[in-house]
Amino acid sequence: MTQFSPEQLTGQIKAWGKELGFDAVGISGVDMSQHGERLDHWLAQQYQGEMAYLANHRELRLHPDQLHPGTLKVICVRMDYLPPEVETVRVLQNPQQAYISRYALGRDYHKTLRKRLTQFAKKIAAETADFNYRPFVDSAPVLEKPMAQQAGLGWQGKHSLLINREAGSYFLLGELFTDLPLIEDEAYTQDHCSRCRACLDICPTAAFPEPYVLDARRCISYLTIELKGSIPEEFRPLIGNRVFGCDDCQLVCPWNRYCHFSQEDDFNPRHGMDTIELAQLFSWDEPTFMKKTEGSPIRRTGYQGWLRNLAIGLGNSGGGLRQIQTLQQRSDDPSELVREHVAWGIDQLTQAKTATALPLIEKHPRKVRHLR
Ligand code: B12
Ligand code: SF4
Ligand code: SF4
Repeated sequence: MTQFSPEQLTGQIKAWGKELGFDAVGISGVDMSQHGERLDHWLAQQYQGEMAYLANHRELRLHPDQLHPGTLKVICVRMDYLPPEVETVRVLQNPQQAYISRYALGRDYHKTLRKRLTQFAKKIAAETADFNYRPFVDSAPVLEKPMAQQAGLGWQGKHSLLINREAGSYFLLGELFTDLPLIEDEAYTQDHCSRCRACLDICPTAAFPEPYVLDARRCISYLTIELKGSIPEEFRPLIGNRVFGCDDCQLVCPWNRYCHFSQEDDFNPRHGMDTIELAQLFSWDEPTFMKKTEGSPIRRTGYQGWLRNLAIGLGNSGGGLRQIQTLQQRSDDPSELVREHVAWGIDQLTQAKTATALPLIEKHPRKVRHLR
């Protein structure tokens, strides 16, 4: 076992992280209390909607050492997820196709990151004495974006996501809480959004009440993934063909000209999910859904939620008789939720309402210059 000084160990850990496929590694401290006021403001407006868990464990979010006692520092990692070969703008422009947000085309990132973080921890443990750690990806009360900002990995843009000047924002975050006395990185205090407001203006559902603040209840990602019940009617035409998540605010961000494509096979599309048609997905029965979404983040929405989202997509497809017939196959679905959205979709197509309500990015594809 090598004896490292804190400086040497910090350098080594960053190098091992890169060897293991993380695209950036930074070290943060455990005082997040400066984010308390903004967090309280966000929750006071009820922007979390039905994600009630976000209102719990305030103290653990602001004091990560209480979440995992003994934690001295947090190793924050970034993993880029954009698959290299996929078409993005063209799918958004084709109302017969299903748009699935780019992080969700392949394997569930929670699994990929958590497994890699565990390998990372084992590597560190093999080289150091007494190392106490716990890996986190999304699942616990951790303010991952502010923490990564404190670890020097980037700034929170006006769309609230973390952006890196050299790598854009198509990446995921994870953490290793540790009791190692590592050297903290300098927090990233610059904000390169400047006077840009492209993400705020493009958002199809006007989900930003003010720059840097997202009202999750209006976000398509929340509506299609987290919301379990009926999607409010006002948002349905605006969802277009986005049946699982949304990327519009990132697609228009000028810093994504510098985005990196992922090196990970895990993020490559499975089952042709990058080009598949809405009607084909709608024809899946539940066992097919379960089989095709094994290990995929899409499982999170559940079969009924998936059919709900597809019914909206089909309703927005402008597809005429063929799509009406596709929807009618589920007019008697046992789920009230599905029946309601199918009826809405049929009504949309019958009355050909879609033409006036196309979300913005389809009308202005040239705003996205870095992707096809
Ligand atoms: C809940 C959640 C959601 C919710 C709410 C999103 C949100 N912005 O909070 C929904 C379902 C909508 C969502 C959507 C998405 N998510 Co999400 N989500 C989370 C989760 C689990 C918690 C986030 C959280 O704590 N929100 C609570 C609020 C309070 O946090 P906040 O937005 O950061 O609010 C702060 C700002 O408003 C800030 N603030 C207020 N005023 C001001 C002013 C200034 C000047 C500044 C700088 C800041 C500032 O203060 C607030 C408190 O810190 C995290 C994982 C995690 N544990 O952190 C992933 C996470 C944020 N999501 C992620 C991703 C990838 C997405 C999507 C892109 C997925 C998709 N393609 O559909 C979208 C993006 C939508 C968007 N524009 O944010 C990644 C983001 C990676 C990155 N590059 O930043 C994360 C980190 C998951 C991960 N492990 O990688 N998500
Ligand atoms: S993900 Fe889509 S709906 Fe959500 S804030 Fe960004 S552009 Fe708006
Ligand atoms: S689109 Fe513009 S305002 Fe929005 S995050 Fe990117 S640089 Fe900032």
